[in-house]
Amino acid sequence: MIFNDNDCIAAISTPAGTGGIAIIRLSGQDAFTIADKMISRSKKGVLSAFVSKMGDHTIEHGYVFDFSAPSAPELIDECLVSKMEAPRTYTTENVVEINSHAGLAVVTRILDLALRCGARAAEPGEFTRRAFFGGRIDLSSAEAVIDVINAKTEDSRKAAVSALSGTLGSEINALCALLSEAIADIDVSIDYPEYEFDAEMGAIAADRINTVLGRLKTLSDTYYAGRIAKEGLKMVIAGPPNAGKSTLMNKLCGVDRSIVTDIPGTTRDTIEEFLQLDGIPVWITDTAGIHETEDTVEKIGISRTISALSDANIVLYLVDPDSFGGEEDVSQAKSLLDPVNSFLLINKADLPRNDNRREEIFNAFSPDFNVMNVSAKTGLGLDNLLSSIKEAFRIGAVDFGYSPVLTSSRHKQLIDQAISLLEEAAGCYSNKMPLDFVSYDIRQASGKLCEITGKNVTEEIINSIFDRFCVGK
Ligand SMILES: Nc1nc2c(ncn2[C@@H]2O[C@H](COP(=O)(O)OP(=O)(O)O)[C@@H](O)[C@H]2O)c(=O)[nH]1
Ligand SMILES: [Mg+2]
Repeated sequence: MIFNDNDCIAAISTPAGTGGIAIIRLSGQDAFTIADKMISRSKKGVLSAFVSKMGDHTIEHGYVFDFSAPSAPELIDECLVSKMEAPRTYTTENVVEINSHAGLAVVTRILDLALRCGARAAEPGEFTRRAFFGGRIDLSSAEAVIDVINAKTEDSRKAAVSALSGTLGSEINALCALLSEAIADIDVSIDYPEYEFDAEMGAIAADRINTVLGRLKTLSDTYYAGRIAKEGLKMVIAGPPNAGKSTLMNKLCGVDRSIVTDIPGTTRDTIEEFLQLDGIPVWITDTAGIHETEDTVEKIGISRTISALSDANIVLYLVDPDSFGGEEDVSQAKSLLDPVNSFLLINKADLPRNDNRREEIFNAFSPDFNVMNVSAKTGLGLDNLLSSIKEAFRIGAVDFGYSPVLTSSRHKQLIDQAISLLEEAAGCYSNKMPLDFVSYDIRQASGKLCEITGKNVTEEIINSIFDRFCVGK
C-alpha cells in the first residue's frame, strides 16, 4: 500500500455509469501542470497553461483534449474545471476537479489522459488518506467519511456527519487532556519522592480519572444504537410452517414480498428485505418453517433458517395456537432460541378462539421470553412489538447528531479497553498501591484513546481502514 508520497493521484470520484456530470479528481503537487497538459480554454485546443493561470478556488469552462493524438489535438469533452490550491483542499494538496459529462467512455478516456500526462491511479481511499496524513482530519473523521457515504437512514447519516465534523475526535482529545493532567499530578509525587505524597493532588487526579471514566461509559453505551443505525438490525422471522411468518414479513414490509398460502412449506428459502420500521433500519428475513421433513429442498431451507437464527440480532418466533403447544413444540422452540434476543409471538389473535391455548403457550415461555399476542394479518399488537424492540435495543435513548455516537467496533473495543485500564488505575489508587502503577495504567488507557484519533496507530490499522474505501474518495 502506498503512503503519502509526492505522486499526483487521479481517479473518477463519481459512480460508474451514465449520468449528468462526473468528476475526475487530481491531487498532488503537480496537479495543475498535469491538468494544463490536457485542458484548453479554447475550443481550438491550444496549450496555454490554462489551469496554472486560473485563480485559486475558482471554476472555469474549458475543453479536454488529447494533445498526443496522431494528427491534430483530439477533443474529448467539454468541461468545467475547478482549481484549489494547497493547503485549503480536501487532501491539503493542490487539487483539480474536472466536471465532464458522465458517460463511461468519456470519463475513462479523461482518467487515461490524466495518467498519461503524469498522474498515478489513486488507491481506494487515497484522497482521504492524504487528508489524514496532511493533518486536516483525524482518523475518526476519516473513518466517518465512508460511513457518510454508506448511510442509509437519517440516524446513521447524523451519527456519521457528526463524527466527520470531529465530535468524536474532540471528545477523545478532551479526555486525553484530562488524563495527561492526571498523569502530571501523579508524576510530581513520583519524581519528588522526598516530598510526602500530596493527598489533595492525588484526590484531584482520582477525580479526573472518574470524570473520564464516566464520559467513556456514556460513549460506550451509545454503541448498540449506533451500530444498529449504521448496519441495521438483523431481524429473522422463524417458526413452524403455516404460523403466518410470510404474512408478518409482508405486513412489516408493506408489500407482498413473500408468498402466502395455507399450504405448509410454501416458503422454502430465506427471503431478505431492507426496510425502515419507524426509523429503525432493519434487514428482515423470512424463513422456511422449522419441522421434521424428508424433502431435500425443505431440508436445505431449514438449515438456512438455523444459520439465519444464529446470525440474528432479533428473532420473531411466530406460532399458531391452533397447532402449536405440545411439549415437543415448546422444547424444540426453546432449543433454537436465545431468550435475550427472541420474541415469542402467538399469532392469529384476530381469530376469536384459542384463549386457553394462548395462555398455556404464554406460561410455557414467560417470563424467560418476551411473549406477545399478535395478528400478522391485521397488524394487531405490532405497535406494541415495535415499542418493545426499541426498548430492548435502547433505540431512542441516543441523541444522534448532537453528541458523539459510537458506530465502529474498533472504537468501541478501544474505549472498553481504556475503561478497564482506568478502572484498574482507580483501584490501584484507592488501594494505595505504588503511584507508578496508577500512572502506568493511565498512560496505557490514553494510548488506547489515541488509537481512535490516529495519533498512536499502526500502519496495518490505517491500511485496514482505508481498504474499505472506494476509489475516488
Ligand atoms: N386469521 C389469520 N390468519 C393468518 C394470520 N397470519 C397468517 N394467516 C394465514 O395463515 C396461513 C399461513 O400463512 P403464511 O404467512 O403463509 O405462513 P408461513 O408458512 O408461516 O409463512 C395463510 O392462510 C395466512 O393467510 C393471522 O394473523 N390471522
Ligand atoms: Mg412462509
